[in-house]
Amino acid sequence: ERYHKPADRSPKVIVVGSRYETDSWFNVPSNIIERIPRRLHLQKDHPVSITRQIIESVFPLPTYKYHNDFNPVVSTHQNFDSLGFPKDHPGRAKSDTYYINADTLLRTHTSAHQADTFRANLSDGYLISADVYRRDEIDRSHYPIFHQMEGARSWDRAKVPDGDVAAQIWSDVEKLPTHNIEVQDPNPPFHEDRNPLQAAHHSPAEAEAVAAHLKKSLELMVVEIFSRAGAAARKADPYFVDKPLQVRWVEAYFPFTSPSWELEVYYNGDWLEVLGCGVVKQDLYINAGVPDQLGWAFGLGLDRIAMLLFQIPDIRLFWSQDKRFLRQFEGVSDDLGALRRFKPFSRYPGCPKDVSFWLGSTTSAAGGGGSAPGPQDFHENDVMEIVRSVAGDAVEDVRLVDAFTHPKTGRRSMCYRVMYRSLERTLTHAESNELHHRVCRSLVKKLGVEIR
Ligand code: FA5
Ligand code: MG
Repeated sequence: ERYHKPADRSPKVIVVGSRYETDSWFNVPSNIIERIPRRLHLQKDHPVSITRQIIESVFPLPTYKYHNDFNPVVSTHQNFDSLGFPKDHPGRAKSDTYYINADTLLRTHTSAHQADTFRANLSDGYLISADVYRRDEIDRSHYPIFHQMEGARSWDRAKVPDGDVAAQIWSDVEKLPTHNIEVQDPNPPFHEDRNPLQAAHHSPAEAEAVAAHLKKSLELMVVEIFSRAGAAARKADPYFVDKPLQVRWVEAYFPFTSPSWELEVYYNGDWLEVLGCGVVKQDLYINAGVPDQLGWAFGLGLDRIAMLLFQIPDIRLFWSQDKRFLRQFEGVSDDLGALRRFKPFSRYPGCPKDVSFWLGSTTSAAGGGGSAPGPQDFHENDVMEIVRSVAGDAVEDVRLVDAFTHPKTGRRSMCYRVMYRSLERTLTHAESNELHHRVCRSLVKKLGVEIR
């Protein structure tokens, strides 16, 4: 007598309170879904959030408006098409991106919100901070969830009194504070064929002015970060002497900026990529209904900068709920001057374990190795995902240590070394063994490989 609606059997997933239909593209493991609500960039006194605040201080209101609350679930249109990514761009592959369904995904970068933010046209500039998701390798500087900040600054020709937007931009450049750091290659040569000035839309003087404002703004941001890092180092060691900061610009390519650059900082004996940026392609403004605007955009990794700033040795620590980690940053959100370096707690012993397996033969996808995938269908990120799903944050690093093709059968063998190490306690041998057995079983079950 009670009426039941027929159950809706189409598969669904709930992501931060909203329900989405899934299809054969769905590839988001539950350990990722569970972490989406964490939003470390908004958690008071969290190093990622403190880093966001420091950068925001360099791009002040009201010129820049801050957006820190955009939904991580976006369309393929927002993440790729609106930015001019070609249909066959590798970033679109299932092996690199977490899909909810064929046209819905977890954003892989904050640029997914560029077009909408230009269209909303709420301010001259903006900063967008957000969690982003990529299927990637496992080591101490990579995690499938990290945080980016996107920034942009636009000028509207129609709003400049005599239409001389280049003069307006240069006068804004003059208003920026000065810095005295050493900039190598302030104007690196770039390839006019792949990275052209947008001559159909910008005069050379306009393009030059936009690039000058972009570079000076971002250099100032790096100066702010590294002077705070220096102050924190002097707190730990009063004899610490800052080496002069060295930065350089190198050519880069993005489908939505031209020309494009990366900013690198010389750090611990190496050049470290901090951000990507460029002159916004005019098509973005045109498609967003603001064709009179022109300007620049950048995107940076907050986690990477936070690791430098606080000297945090392992990216997994950001996800730790251990008081020994979180306590060290208490009070800093309200007083950035109180920033201190992270004092590592003792490193627990690690337990390396190897897993070797056969793929199918090179000559046929199904042949040779029974159901094992041929090398052409094998994606290393699938191994990473399986290890992560089984062992979670108890795994520090996964590395390919050997690979060869059998001369007779044509089958390919791979050997990965998994380093099991908890950040919070010593794993027993029994625990590491148990995790490793489950990893091996899962590789067989999910990838169809044959353990050697
Ligand atoms: C992008 O994501 C572009 N959207 C950046 C951009 C924005 C260019 C606006 C032009 C205009 P890329 O994939 O290189 O580019 O990432 C940008 C930054 O994110 C990198 O410089 C790095 O600091 C950080 N990053 C990238 N991958 C990772 C990762 N796996 N872990 C931590 N940080 C990362
Ligand atoms: Mg890059």
